[in-house]
Amino acid sequence: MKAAIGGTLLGAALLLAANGGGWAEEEKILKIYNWPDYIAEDTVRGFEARTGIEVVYEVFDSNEGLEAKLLAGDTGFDLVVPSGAFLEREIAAGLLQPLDKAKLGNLSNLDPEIMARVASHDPGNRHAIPYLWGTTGFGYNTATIAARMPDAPVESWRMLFDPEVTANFADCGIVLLDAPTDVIPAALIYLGLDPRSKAEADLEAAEAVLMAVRPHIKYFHSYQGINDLAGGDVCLAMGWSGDILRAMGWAEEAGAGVEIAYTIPSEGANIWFDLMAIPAGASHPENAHLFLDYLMEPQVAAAITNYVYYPNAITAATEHVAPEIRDDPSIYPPAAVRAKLFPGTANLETYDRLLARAWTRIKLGS
Ligand code: N2P
Repeated sequence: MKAAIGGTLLGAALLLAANGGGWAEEEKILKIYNWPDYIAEDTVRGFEARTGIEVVYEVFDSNEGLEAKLLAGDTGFDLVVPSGAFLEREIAAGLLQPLDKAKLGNLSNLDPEIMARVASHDPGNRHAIPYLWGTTGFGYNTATIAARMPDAPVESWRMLFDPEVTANFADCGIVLLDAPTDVIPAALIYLGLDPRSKAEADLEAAEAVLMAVRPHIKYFHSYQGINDLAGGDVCLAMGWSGDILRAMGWAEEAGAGVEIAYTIPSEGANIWFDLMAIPAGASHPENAHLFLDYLMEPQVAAAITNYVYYPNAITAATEHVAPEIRDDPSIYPPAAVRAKLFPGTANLETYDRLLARAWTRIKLGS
């Protein structure tokens, strides 16, 4: 990028080398920035063993945080994993570079239906590879909830947004994701409004919903909730499908009698896609392409799904996914549920500012 801006002869030569000749001189390092608990234990090791490339791996816990880093300039990362609605804005802002598809021999392994869906965020699928996808719902401790409210509406967003319901669970602990682009659309759909609305009046209505339940919310966090749910320290946590499913597994392993269930609310829920992309100024784009191609191998993708309980986008991986995961409707929602899932849409800056302010007030509770 710098070479192109410099406009010198040397710059032009470097640019040519980068575009045409491959990155022959690239050092054997790859820096990945991903969500926590979002890859199998041996994925990175397998890549390192095969290529001799050393992977530096760090995690982030919100799209907003990742985007702020990208906007601030050189992140040092070669691969990042935004969700579709954020990817869309990051492409528009020039923060991500187009992929060199000639270097991705496994592209044809991608599910065409998913590619078509994510093309709404990345026209022509030029900048990103769909990685994993899931839904935003909530997990709950079945016994604790039943003991406090035998007729609890466990299939509905009322569990999180109706103060008459949440009042029953304030003492056992309710947690919301620290992710306004997950929480506000859920509050809108609870109200019967368009979850993708960017109208100021609708945002105000969602804020009012959250303020009404705010006294019953223990805290906002996108990762602590699943740990506390598994440990029996909270009883109800908004969360992402695979993360709640993993909490379910941890609870079982702990053997302390905690049983967790996951709900995709009957009113409808967000279906999101997280995609892998290369930041514009990445130092190791060649290695990033190698890693992307590796992720598109069916066995590699299946091992990730088997570990994190999120479906991938590789058609031929599904036969290698464990049957109990493949057949779990919480992970692979059946058609009737899928019909009620809505994808997110990118926010414009003006809405974003209103959302950020509303979110600060909601978290503060005033
Ligand atoms: C990984 C969950 C990431 C999902 N733990 C957020 N889109």
